[in-house]
Amino acid sequence: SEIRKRLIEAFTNAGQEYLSGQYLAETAGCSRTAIWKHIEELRKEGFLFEAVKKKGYKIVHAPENVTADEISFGLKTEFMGRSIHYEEKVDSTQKIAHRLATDGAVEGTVVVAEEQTLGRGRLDRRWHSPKYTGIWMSIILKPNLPMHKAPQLTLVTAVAVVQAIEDVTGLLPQIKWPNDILIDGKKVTGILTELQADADRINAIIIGIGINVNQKLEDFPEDILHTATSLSVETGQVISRAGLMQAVFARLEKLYLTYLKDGFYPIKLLWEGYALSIGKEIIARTVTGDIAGKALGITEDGVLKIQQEDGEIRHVYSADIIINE
Ligand code: BTX
Repeated sequence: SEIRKRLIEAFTNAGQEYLSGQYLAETAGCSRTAIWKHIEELRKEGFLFEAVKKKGYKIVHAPENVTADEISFGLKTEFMGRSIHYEEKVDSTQKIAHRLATDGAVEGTVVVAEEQTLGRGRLDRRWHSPKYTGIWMSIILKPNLPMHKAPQLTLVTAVAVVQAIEDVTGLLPQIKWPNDILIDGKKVTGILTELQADADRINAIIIGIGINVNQKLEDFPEDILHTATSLSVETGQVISRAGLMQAVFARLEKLYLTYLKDGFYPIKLLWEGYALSIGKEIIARTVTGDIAGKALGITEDGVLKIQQEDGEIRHVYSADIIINE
């Protein structure tokens, strides 16, 4: 609700300070009784309050789920993640985001779920999205861009996620073109960018992000046991998913605005700094066959350049990359 939103925002801005019932009622635009009811609701969700006579309330602990309230508490963005659509269990957050985008959702709207039963990757592959342990979310963007630029947003997002992971955990992930984020060669994040367009204009871009956060090694299914990892496996700690989402939103908002203002070039430089495959011998497995050679870098458009053994330079728009170490 709108009142709940204003309440959470007030507590976010207050930091360590106590807020009086009177102040909260004025800020949220409702009665003190209503405030008291909302605080009770938040308590049921798992928020812990400290209440001090004559001073008021402060939040001393936020629960470990990713509901709209938990994500909003502490969020410091203008529009990214400001509108949250939360579900306990869905087939795929992408599907819901597509529907919301068609129905006029504002830019920066996020669909997030605790669990996905049919999480999807590229080319109809599955994305393993078990309950409570990861971030499974879809972000709706509505940039005024020609369609062929949409893939660049995958790279913008990849940089934002790498920076956010670094901010929160201190780990230094790398990007494997176009959409994998790896730690020590193991996949910790996948990004899936989907388009809604008519004619050559973009209606909305739905950016699906799956981040393995608190899985233990034994939580991974057999087929990805040796290729996947989680932030918890890498750090030995439990990581706040809501906190990491806030970091992703902050980084993404900043990079996205830079991208819209100054174009892809500044993003390209950052991206190349995190890229794993550049300068290496790789095989690009495309739907029309393999292309082998040295990865030279990406073009101004975010397209991968590979130099074959015969010297010819090929442009690859979409592929799975195998790196020959
Ligand atoms: P991708 O096609 O590059 O990667 C999919 C492949 O990655 C799978 O075939 C499998 O081998 C491996 N894999 C599956 N699950 C995991 C996992 N949890 N961790 C590591 N490796 C895995 C990548 O596609 C894009 C994934 C986007 C997922 C998000 S989650 C929120 C949103 N909703 C949705 O349905 N998809 C996106």
